[in-house]
Amino acid sequence: MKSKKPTPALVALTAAFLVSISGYASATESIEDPVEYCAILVGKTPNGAITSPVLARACSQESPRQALEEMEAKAERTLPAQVYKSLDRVRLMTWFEDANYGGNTTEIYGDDGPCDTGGYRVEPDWFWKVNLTSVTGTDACDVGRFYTQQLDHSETRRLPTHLYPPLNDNVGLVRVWNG
Ligand SMILES: [Ca+2]
Repeated sequence: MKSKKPTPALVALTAAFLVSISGYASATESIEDPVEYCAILVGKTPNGAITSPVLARACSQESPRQALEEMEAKAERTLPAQVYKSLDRVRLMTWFEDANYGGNTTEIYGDDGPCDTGGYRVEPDWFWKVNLTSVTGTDACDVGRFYTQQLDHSETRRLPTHLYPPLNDNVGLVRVWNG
């Protein structure tokens, strides 16, 4: 059987394929740090404690919904059955890495009922202490008080809000409540 010479159409197709491959490679190289969506569940603040304990945490590079579902699954696996069944889960706020509610995000859920005038106190983890720049709330959780890492400066803001120096990328504690 004689070997066939590639037809012009095949050559064009192959060239197009190579172009698209190289285009794809350069596109992925430019995305060094894909956006990550996380969800954390915080519990009731114990008497005398400053912040609410983190009960479960999960992250996803797909969607906030997947992060939430994995957080729920983790809570179900790790929390005592009575505690898990009693959870009255409600979204408190969402943290964003960048201005204009962009970049990495973490949704914060509370298991101690909806945001009332007492609200919740949440300590950001190491990443958010040095990256938090904008915050959205909910209908119920509509006011936040933000403290610097040194806890020597704080500002109360209606949500959603942007953080400006000295609070931008420098947050040690967040309180949210219904105002
Ligand atoms: Ca930031």
